[in-house]
Amino acid sequence: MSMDDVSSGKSRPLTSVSELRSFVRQMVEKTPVTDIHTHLYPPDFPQLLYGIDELLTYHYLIAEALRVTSLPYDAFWQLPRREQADFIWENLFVNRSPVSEACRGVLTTLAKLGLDVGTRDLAGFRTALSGLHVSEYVDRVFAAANLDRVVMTNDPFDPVEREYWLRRDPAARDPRFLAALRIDPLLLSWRQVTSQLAEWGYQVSPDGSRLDAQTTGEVRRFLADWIERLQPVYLAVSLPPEFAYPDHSGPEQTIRTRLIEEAVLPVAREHGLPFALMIGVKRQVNPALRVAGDGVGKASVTSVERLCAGFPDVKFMVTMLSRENQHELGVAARKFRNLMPFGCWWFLNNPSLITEITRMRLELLGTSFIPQHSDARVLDQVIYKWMHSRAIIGEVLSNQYELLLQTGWQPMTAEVERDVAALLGGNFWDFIGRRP
Ligand code: FIX
Ligand code: ZN
Repeated sequence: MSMDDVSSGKSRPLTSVSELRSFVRQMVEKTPVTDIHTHLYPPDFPQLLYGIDELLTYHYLIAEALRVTSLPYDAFWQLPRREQADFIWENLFVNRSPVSEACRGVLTTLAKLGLDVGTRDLAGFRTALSGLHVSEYVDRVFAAANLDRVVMTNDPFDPVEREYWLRRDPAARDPRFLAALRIDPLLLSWRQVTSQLAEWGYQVSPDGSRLDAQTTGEVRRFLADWIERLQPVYLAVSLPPEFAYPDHSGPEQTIRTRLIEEAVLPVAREHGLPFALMIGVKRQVNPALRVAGDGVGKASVTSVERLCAGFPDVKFMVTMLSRENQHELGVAARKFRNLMPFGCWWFLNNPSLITEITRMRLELLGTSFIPQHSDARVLDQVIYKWMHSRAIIGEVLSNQYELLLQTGWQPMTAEVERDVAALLGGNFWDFIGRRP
């Protein structure tokens, strides 16, 4: 946005609070989003989840439903999907009011799809959403959520993912679905993956006992092969609260530190790809809950600072799961231009915390951060996750503009348009150094 644009009449000052808030609301609604972290897949991918029973059996809702009943966990897991959905509907929507964010999200989604949730008619919802043609439904959901693109989570160690990408013609890919190369097994389960790497033809010791120059070279080759295949927009890993860098407190920690230093970051640098760190998940605090069994822990921002300081020519996108880490992460981002904080992740993706965190980030960083990602696992969820988040981001941003108005500074319409576009996708594209 140049001042010439402003002076050329492409923009006008917003002089009253009501006009300002109305314009911000419009811009936030009409600006397409780049959703930078999801678990979604293109229509032809066998694991793309969508529809009412998948919405109701989202692992957030499984955890909420199982805590209010005495049903043995295994009995729940043995139920067919539809009966799991019935169980969740009964316990969270009928026997109790659906006031949690994940419950309300189901209702927001159904309402946006044109259903009358006032009927409370689950059978009717199923009928209305039956027989969906997946490609048409993807188009319909992207339009309803006003999404431009989503970034997937692509794990080459996942057999279904591997098989899909090995046979895919990159030219035939759906451009709305961008790839992210997810490398948790490499950094968290080295000894378990080396035999697989050896089987795939990479010259690593099958038991993971050796981490010499040849081995790290082969890990770089593995990463480069999958970068070539996936064309990812970033590399990513999800890390536990105890993650530290550097960490030589034990053999596993030293292996992780060396893989980061000698394989991951050199490849990220060579390919100009950011490394996305998602830090603070305590995996399987209750294993009986399976995918719903993960918890949260406060992590070390010092380790993030050390990575950003130690590798100034590598870009780091970081989201942290603990509320208590958010202020430190915001301050760290003030210190490092190669650090991009993103999202209100998972247990933070609730209106009260999105409001708090987004306001704090605007106060600390201006508009130079990525306020949200959906983390959607079920296609339809992007509707509610972005409706809810857009409303909050718009509200918080309007509050900041209103404070400017009080000083006599009048935000221009083109400036609001510029700022909203940056927050809902532009900052991401600028940070990764390319455009869609
Ligand atoms: O590691 C991750 O990508 C997490 O987002 C997931 O493991 C988690 O289950 C999730 O979907 C949270 O929203
Ligand atoms: Zn995720």
